[in-house]
Amino acid sequence: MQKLEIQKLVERITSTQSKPANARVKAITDRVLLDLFLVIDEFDVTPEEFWSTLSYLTELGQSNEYGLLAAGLGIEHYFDVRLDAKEQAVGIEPGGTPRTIEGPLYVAGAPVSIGEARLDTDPDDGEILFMDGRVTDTAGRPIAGATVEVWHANTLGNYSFFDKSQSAFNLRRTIKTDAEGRYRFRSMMPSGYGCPPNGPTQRLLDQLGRHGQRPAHIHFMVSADGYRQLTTQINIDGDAYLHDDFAFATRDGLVPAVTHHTDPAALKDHGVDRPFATIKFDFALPHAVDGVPATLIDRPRAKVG
Ligand code: MBD
Ligand code: FE
Repeated sequence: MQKLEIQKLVERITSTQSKPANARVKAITDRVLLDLFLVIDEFDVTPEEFWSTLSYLTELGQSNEYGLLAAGLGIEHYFDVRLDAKEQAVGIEPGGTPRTIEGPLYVAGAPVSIGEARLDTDPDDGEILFMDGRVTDTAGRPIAGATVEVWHANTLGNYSFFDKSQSAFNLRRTIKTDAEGRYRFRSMMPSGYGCPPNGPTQRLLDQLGRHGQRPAHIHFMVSADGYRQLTTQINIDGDAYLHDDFAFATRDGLVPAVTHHTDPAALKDHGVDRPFATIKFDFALPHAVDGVPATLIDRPRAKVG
């Protein structure tokens, strides 16, 4: 078809209006519709392809995988890049820890403690992990009473709440920094995540010739009064998918060194009976400023308690 004909048809559809519209919703819907008509034309999309796509989207929702696909198509990462650009444009204080995507597996309401926590409630025979560091401003001054929310997968790459075989809030905690701005926790070294192999996200990735794997990582949301909230992750160095993350979340500055300890004295010192790993990582937060989009995204999240 002629492009002009398509435009006229879409125009007839989008000009149908008998009552006040939400101008933004209408403008975006109208544009998406035009782009969709043009795509159908350019690729000569068949009705069979179109209806099977609708079934696909239904299944995507029924499987609660919209968030997973948004990560896998790099859309969530795109919003990070956009926020970075907006911050740069207004000249926000440099030196903050890089942000990276929240992902679809956060759960609000994790147990809160001060200074330190043990994250693993369920038994797991993986490598014991101790992680610690400080929350500071961009000049390295400690922030006491900052909130560090941490969540990660178990050694099978599964997250509590979504994996009903784990107990509530396994590998999820909220730690308030102590008077020196410090946090520390004991946990288990996570494994990388893989999309549910038979789920709709992985099926589309297969069609695109892509894997659905993430390197092992630990998620954080860090906040303190007067500072910009930070959503980020650290990746576990050495993971085969470190720079091949299906969600595009690995960024410079988010791959701290992992130290493995086998020395009996170190084991004794840490109160453990087998080799363990340690990671040190500080989070630096810029001061809050007016007129810049918020960092903490308002989005539907799972909540317990
Ligand atoms: C994850 O653990 C994750 O962090 C993202 C972004 C997507 C899927 C699983
Ligand atoms: Fe994750």
